[in-house]
Amino acid sequence: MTSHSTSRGRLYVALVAGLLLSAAAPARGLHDFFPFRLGVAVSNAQIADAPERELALIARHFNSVTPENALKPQSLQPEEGVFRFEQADRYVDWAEAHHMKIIGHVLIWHSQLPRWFTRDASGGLCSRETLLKRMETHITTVVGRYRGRIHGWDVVNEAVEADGSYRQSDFYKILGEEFIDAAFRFAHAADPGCELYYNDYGNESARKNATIAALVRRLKAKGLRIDAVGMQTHVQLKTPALAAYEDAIRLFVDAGVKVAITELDVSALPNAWELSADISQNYAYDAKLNPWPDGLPAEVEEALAARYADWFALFRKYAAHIDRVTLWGLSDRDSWLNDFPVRGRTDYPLLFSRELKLKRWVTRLF
Ligand code: 9MR
Repeated sequence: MTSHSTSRGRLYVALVAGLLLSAAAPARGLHDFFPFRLGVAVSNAQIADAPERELALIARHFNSVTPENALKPQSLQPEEGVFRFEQADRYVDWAEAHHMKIIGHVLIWHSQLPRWFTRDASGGLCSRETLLKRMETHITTVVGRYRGRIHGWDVVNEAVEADGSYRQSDFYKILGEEFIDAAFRFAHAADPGCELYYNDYGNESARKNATIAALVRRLKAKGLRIDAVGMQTHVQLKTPALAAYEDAIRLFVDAGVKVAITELDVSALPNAWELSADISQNYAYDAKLNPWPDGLPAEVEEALAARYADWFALFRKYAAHIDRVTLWGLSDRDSWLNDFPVRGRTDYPLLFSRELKLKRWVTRLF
């Protein structure tokens, strides 16, 4: 038993951590307290206009960053052959200057995808050859541009449904499962030193996970590089059960890869989801779904803290296999959950408050 697992030990760690994280000791950051890299998603707006204080906070507390939107196909190649790298370049320069490992998100995803990518001039699905060529051009150009600078790429995002079937995306309709193999092949050719990931949400579904594990084995059997399965982990106060995620971690590790927690947030609000991160689902605003616009009641804050502590205890248990835990945003103010799946709510899913203060219970995660 380590000293961390006794309550006196925990109190000691919390006290020391509190001191180290206070303004008086600016050299230490949150990431120093975890056995895996601690990452954060950063928005385009933060890179473009955030005050220096906010950027300094990110650089101090996290040692990995994921651009929240800047590297998606819609941002990088809005029209065929027209690449826009200004924002992404700024991002990569900034992260590099602060010695943060950069995660590229994302090469192939059915969402935030410009229509031209998979369609022909009349709006129908394009041919196999055209799609493969477009994928190759996009991946080669984007991965190639940041060769040696981006640590790892989410090569394919959200290709599997909760029932274990492949999502009927344009990519799948045109190429079948092979679109995934092709994407990994192109990415590896463009930067052989770069880590490559398959990323998805809803890993409480054993059927979904079985398909992902089979995919990992298939890619490996073909000699393709895949380093980790990314588990997004957009979760709620009571759902999903941690045990289901533990099963998922084991399954992926058995398939021969590491695991990364790629988009962690814990919504404190009543659950309007049917699936944890299907952004195609939207719900009308209803005050009952937004009960705490002026701050969380103490008991909900406590439930949030306890739930976060449970998740981090799980991550620590598998630290040998967990490469990185990335929060999907710095502060509650920035979270996508304020607007999905219901617009205009006030959620509290992250480690920093709207005022950019580290929540007082974060030391319980150490
Ligand atoms: O956080 C992102 C938000 O700003 C975008 O509007 C949204 C659009 O698709 O994408 C969000 O990020 C998603 C990520 O790229 C993939 N997994 C689910 C995330 C939350 O929707």
